[in-house]
Amino acid sequence: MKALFIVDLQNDFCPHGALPTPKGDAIIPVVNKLMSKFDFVLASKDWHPEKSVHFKKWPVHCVHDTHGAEFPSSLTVDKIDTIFLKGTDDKDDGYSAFEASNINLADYLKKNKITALYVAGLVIEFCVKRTVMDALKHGLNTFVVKDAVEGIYQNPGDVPLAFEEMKNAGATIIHSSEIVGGRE
Ligand code: VGL
Ligand code: ZN
Repeated sequence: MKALFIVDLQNDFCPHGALPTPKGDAIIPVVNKLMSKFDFVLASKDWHPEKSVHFKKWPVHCVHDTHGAEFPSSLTVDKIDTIFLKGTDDKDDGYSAFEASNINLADYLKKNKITALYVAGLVIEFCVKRTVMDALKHGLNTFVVKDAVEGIYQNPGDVPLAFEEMKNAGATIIHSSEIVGGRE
């Protein structure tokens, strides 16, 4: 089985959010288009408590049950099968979706015979990269959809570096047109 995995595509990581990616909203139509091509559509949400050690490093963002933690209204949420909540511990960053606390992602993938993971979402330098690295460690055939991810560009060089790291670890970097076809 093949799954699309949407990492932290939440209001606070979009251009008007608390921890914005400059062009994060531009990936939404790409992600929407990809959804129908997969057996499963899975998503993670950064889902922090009001107080967390995480907020010593970052502006307050994605506090559970707030607007900033919601999916953008233009995302086709009814196609999402399961949502994995991460960063829920006040003593932990929880960057990787494999650290989700509500459902164990590795067990879920195994149970549903998902062997290929196509990763989209926000943000490249942190949660996308950590999730991809963990997917590879779990032996998944792991793809990064390059036009369906975006970074915060805090240190601009970290974006190409993250792509290099993911590639060197065994991920395949692809364009969405290789999945949906180029002439739709
Ligand atoms: C993220 C920084 C802090 C992410 C989450 O989703 O990549 N980055 N919290
Ligand atoms: Zn966070």
